[in-house]
Amino acid sequence: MAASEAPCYLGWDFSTQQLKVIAIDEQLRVIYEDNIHFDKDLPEFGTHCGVHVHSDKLTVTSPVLMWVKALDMILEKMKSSGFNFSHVRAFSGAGQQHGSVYWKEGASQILKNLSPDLPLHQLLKACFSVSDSPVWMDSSTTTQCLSLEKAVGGAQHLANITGSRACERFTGNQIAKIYSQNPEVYAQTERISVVSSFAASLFLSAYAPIDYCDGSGMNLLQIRDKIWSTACLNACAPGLEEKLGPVVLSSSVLGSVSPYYIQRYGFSPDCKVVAFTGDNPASLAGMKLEEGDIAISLGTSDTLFLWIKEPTPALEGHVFCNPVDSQAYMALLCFKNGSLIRERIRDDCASGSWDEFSKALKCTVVGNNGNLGFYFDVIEITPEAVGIHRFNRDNNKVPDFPKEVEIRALIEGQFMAKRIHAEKLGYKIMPRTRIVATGGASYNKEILQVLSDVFSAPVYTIDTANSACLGCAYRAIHGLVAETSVSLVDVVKLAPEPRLVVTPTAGSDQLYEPLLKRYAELEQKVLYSPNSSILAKLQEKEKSKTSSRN
Ligand code: XUL
Repeated sequence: MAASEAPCYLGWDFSTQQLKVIAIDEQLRVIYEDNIHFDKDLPEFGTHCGVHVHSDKLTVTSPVLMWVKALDMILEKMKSSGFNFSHVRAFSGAGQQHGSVYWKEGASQILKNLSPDLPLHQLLKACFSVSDSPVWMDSSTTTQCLSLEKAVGGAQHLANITGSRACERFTGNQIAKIYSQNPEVYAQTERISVVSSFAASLFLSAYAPIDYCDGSGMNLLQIRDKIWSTACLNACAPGLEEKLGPVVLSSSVLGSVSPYYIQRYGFSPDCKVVAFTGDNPASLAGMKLEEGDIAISLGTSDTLFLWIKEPTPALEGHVFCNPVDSQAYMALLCFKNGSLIRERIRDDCASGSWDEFSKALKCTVVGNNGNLGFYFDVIEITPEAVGIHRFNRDNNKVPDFPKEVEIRALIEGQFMAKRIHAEKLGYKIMPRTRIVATGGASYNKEILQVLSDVFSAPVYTIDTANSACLGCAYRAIHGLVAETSVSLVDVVKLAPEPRLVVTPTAGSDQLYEPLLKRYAELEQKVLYSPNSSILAKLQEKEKSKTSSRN
């Protein structure tokens, strides 16, 4: 068989700002990559960075038809570039975690009868009872979080069941908000998907189940037993189990691609759809992590995740089911102010140029002469704080820094926060610790040097920054053989090992030791409230409502 006729596998990623796809061959080599950028390629939806931020600044949504239209566009783009869909043996995909899609009564019938002559966004126009889907950047469900924690006996108890205390972006709380504010809309909804299972549903032309890993980001799944928690479902909305459908193992083959894609794009009728999952679990699958490694994804959100054997959920961070080993788990910390604030500071302090940004990191000293900063343009998740806070070496708050100092303070601060919070979760940096970085900013060596210095550990990267897509292409291959007890670890043996990019600068560990301590202490000063942040935020919201009424 000629190389162009060899079987291939696809990995999709419905992320916050783009829809991305990667194709790999049987040797796991990347043979095709493409993307649709929501703001740039679909300006008619009026998103900024893929989302709509509402006037309360807490509600954040994305138009569901934008995601559908992006799929039409990327498939057309692939077709016109000569991509041969008939060679795709299987595919899987990822979605930004926690976001939810509300399918209107009758949508399953429409899905079943799609005419291949029309694009999906025209066919599915009337399928959604909520046109703007809540996404992971939303933090408007404080009331629902408090009542969920109360209903199940407290925050730690909820974390023990579902892997996380109540989080505003988690799907259960978003559903509870829709039910309480708009019961008719909830009643008209026949199925609720997360972004990943929604995307799989498009390809199956039927509702796809939610996989265990992405299900762990909902505050609804019992992560140990891998079943919905009746107590959590009941606390969120009535009749929810039926609207959510079943949960499945992440390596499950859900079925074959639907006739729509066979007729319109030339997919093979045998092409299998393997369960879609969340972007972070998918990245874990794409990064060939070993025990003891720390993965850091530097994207719209920055995340830090680890492979763990035993779940020990705490009030901070999350425990999800593991996409590679169904007996294992993954611990995750999410930082909302990731690439968007890096881009903003690049624009303000480096004339919009990454080269200038990198130069500033090179010409400033490790430890930034004791200047520290907290940069949260939007309400941060870890820690719960907002605003820009700069401190000089004497711990005095200052209004600004010179441009180069600002750039280093941002990057050092982002990585110090990651190390401090990973250590709070019980993670220890050991001599054999490797940091595996992915996401857009992992292309920038100077940023990775700071990461290496702050963690005092070598930093590795993989060949593509699109680890979620790649992980899904690997998962697609695995799906075909999972039932024969071949593991994903076996499947990815052929994949290239992560590559060493930087090692710590000599002496940086001694320099950062006191700085990390100071950073952790200063962080307490910038929090909403050191202890009960959700409650404090709610009180603050109430206060601002009252003052705007007066
Ligand atoms: C993880 C999280 C984000 C989204 C978007 O909990 O909220 O990382 O998955 O990428």
